[in-house]
Amino acid sequence: MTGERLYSIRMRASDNGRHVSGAERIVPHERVRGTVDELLTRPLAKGTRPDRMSVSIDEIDPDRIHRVQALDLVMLDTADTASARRYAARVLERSGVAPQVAQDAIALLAAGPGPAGSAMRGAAIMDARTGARLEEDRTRGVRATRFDWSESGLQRINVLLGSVPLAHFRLREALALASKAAHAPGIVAELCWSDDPDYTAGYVAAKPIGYVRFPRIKEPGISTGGRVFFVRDSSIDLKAFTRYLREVAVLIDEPGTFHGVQDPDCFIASLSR
Ligand code: WAQ
Ligand code: MG
Repeated sequence: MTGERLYSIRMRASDNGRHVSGAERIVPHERVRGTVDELLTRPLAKGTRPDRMSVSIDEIDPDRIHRVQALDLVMLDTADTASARRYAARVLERSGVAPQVAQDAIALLAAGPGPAGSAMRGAAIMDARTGARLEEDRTRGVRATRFDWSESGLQRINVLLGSVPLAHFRLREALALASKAAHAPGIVAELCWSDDPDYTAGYVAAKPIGYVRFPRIKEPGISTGGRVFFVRDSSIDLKAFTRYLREVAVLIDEPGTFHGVQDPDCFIASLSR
């Protein structure tokens, strides 16, 4: 891989200052043009009309790219949204998040974590023991950037996800983001569900447990959602944590194990052993 010129491409679209969509890619020189085109189809195809779209392209020093394996993936089939959230809380607890903090985070996403119940552009950071909000900018949160599947990683994850009808680009992208974030210094877990009213899936992720997906953690038609990164406690180096999320280039070059759909009680029980 040495010598290959790689570029980080970041796309963001907004309307009247409100975030509409964003995406991250890391691609070789010859794929920069095609990728920019591909990324712009999203804000241009949406029902909304963004009044601002920006694309940044930066070459990445190949010697400074971190290569990590994706988190293992499991899907928990729950009866309804309420039970999905209860199981999500239990997975968070198993990851080291205090029970009350897990509840608070779920309530935060349900209410809309931004000002007046709006969505945030990035993620909240919470102390896993006390629930204290630690992100510098409560309106915008912290955005993870500079991550993607490597070309071979992408092929392999597509094959894996292609075996079940869920190779949705959102899952692939969220799995890449969560796999980068799981390696952040001081993180213990992540909770996420989409703010897109049409998308009801969400997940809890943590390095030792993997990416635990809930197909319906939100009712359709609801546009509150968001992301929370839980950190060990308030004594972690927050600057190093956000620097890693924003600046360190990470390529996911290998899928984790795909455990398929599991019964939530069996899965939770397997975690305590
Ligand atoms: N870094 C940090 N936070 C982000 C980022 C980022 N790069 N991108 C989005 N967020 C935050 C922001 O608060 C959004 O409101 C929230 O996450 C949700 O973003 O099928 O589509 O892009 O397994 O709507 C998860 C389930 C879907 C995928 C996640 O998120 C699956 C999704 P969205
Ligand atoms: Mg969204």
